[in-house]
Amino acid sequence: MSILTAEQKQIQAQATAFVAKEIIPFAEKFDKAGEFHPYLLDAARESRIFAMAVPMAFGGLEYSALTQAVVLEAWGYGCAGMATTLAASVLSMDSVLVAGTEAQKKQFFDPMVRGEIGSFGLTEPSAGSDAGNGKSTAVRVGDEYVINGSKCWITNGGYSSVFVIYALTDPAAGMKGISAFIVEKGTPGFTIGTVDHKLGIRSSNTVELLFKDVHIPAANLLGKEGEGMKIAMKTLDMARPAIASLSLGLAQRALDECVKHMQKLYPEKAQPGQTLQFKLADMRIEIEAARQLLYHAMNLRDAGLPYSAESAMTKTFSSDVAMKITTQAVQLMGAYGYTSVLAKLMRDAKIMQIYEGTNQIQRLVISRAVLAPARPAVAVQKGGN
Ligand code: COS
Repeated sequence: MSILTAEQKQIQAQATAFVAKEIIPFAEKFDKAGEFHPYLLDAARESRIFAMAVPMAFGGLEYSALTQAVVLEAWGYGCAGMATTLAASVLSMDSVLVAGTEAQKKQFFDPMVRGEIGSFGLTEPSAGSDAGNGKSTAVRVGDEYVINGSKCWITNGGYSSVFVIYALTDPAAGMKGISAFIVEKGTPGFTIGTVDHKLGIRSSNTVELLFKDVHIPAANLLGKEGEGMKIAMKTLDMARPAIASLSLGLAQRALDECVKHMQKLYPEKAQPGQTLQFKLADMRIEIEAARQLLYHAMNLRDAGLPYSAESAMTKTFSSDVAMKITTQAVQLMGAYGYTSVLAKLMRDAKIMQIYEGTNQIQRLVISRAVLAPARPAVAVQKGGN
């Protein structure tokens, strides 16, 4: 039984229909080519789905966290690469929801409402899991900051209009010297470097960002100088469940594809052996458990309650389930599994255990919550649907 409201079920049905029409038929082509999918931004424009996290006051849909999760699961079912484009754009908005002024929200959200996308730039060669060890700098000069440095493995980078970039305003202070900034595409000195070729989510765009004496207005500082690490951590709390949603979509698709194939193999009355039947039952149990943990984490966030540990739990659990189920699905379906969409699902699942914080980092966050009292609730806008 679903615990979704009638409105959420309607949004879920719309997302599922969109995915069936605009994503599933094209996913294989873009995966094979390893190319980004600009057509999808056009197809999605009218629905304003890329503004699903934007407050209504700024022209967005202001979906609750749970509703966003439902949409992302539907997209993950269709293609985790294309769903990553949406999830990563929402991730970039989250930093602005956490720390942006009204003017900054307008600056950042206007493009989203027009159907454009954004990027979140935290990771650097020296700062992956150790997010506080970045080397990029932002030096205040009059009423501007001058950014130098680079970011790597940045989703959407080659196609985003707006970026949230983390850089050191006080290098001597280490992670307490990190600040967050809005940077717009086309700012002189800001260029795109290497485009990464990947095992999975191959249609998502992953690039390096390069900053050479990039002047931005001082008004683009999010929050205060030195607050960047906290803004990033709050942002990742908000964003990690999106990976759980994508993982859930992947796992559900793998199960459905197995069932579809088996229905073809076994004529009406014949049944697969019990070993296979029990495997399908176990998959279903794990998917449902993952879904309930995701919904629980999203309900906590929508209620304004602390959910940092649950955010890490749902990301970890769902992505581990997705990896396990897609791998099992390939194995169970043998040569068919290895040569069909199941193979793509398995390749796509791997990144779920890695990006937006590896599952090792999630276990660090969870174990800290087990060992220490909970942090206070994160104040973010509460959604509508
Ligand atoms: N909400 C609010 N503040 C938080 C927070 C949260 N969820 N988590 C940490 N903070 C605060 C801490 O309170 C600390 O501030 P104070 O020193 O003022 O107390 C600051 O942020 C730094 O946190 P912490 O001391 O825990 O830093 P550590 O270096 O020990 O660990 C981890 C930080 C490992 C958790 C962090 O580096 C991390 O999440 N790494 C993974 C990064 C990631 O997910 N990258 C993916 C990028 S997007 S694909």
